[in-house]
Amino acid sequence: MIRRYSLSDTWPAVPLIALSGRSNVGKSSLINRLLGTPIAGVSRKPGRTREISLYQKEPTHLWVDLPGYGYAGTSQAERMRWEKETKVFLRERRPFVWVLVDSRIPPQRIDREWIAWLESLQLPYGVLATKADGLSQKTRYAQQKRLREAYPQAQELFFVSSRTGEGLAALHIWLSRWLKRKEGEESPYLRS
Ligand SMILES: Nc1nc2c(ncn2[C@@H]2O[C@H](COP(=O)(O)OP(=O)(O)O)[C@@H](O)[C@H]2O)c(=O)[nH]1
Ligand SMILES: [Mg+2]
Repeated sequence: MIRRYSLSDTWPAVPLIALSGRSNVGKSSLINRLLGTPIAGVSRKPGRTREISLYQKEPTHLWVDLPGYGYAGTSQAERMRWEKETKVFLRERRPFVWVLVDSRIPPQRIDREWIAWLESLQLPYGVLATKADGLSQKTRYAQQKRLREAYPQAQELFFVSSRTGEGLAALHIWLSRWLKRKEGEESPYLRS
């Protein structure tokens, strides 16, 4: 069973892994894939996810769905509200942040700006290049190089596809390693 929490709820004190990215990048589709159930709404119209949701499938961690940025149809007031909410959340809760970028297009300024902000908070982050099912081998290689150059401080870069399931295994391996490392970091003085 999947549990969903919103910001005003009390959720279990476990490590948080956030997913963020431009509206329409494929975030909801990936969350559904990770959770194994269509719990996050996938829409044809961008800009639908307006609030922060937390999802728990396993006892060890929570997935955090952050509002998508960069949707032109969002009002200024709405955008400022979510920016503030998101930034306060990240600053206070300090999750690992996956930044989803579209694997089929060049690095985008708005993603760079978002990442620069994560770096200013010294938050650990990685990049997930989405919709990789649409890439030829040649394009993939070129894009991998471009993304590596654009985001040199990303801890990880995985190509993923919610259509084919590509990259999900890599993500799960990363997760189990990250959770182990996290435990070690949280209680360094408890070990003799
Ligand atoms: N080709 C391809 N399309 C995808 C993939 N994931 C999502 N999409 C499409 O991209 C659009 C936006 O997806 P959604 O998950 O709602 O994006 P969000 O706005 O970031 O939550 C939808 O039309 C999806 O069908 C993928 O892995 N491959
Ligand atoms: Mg969405």
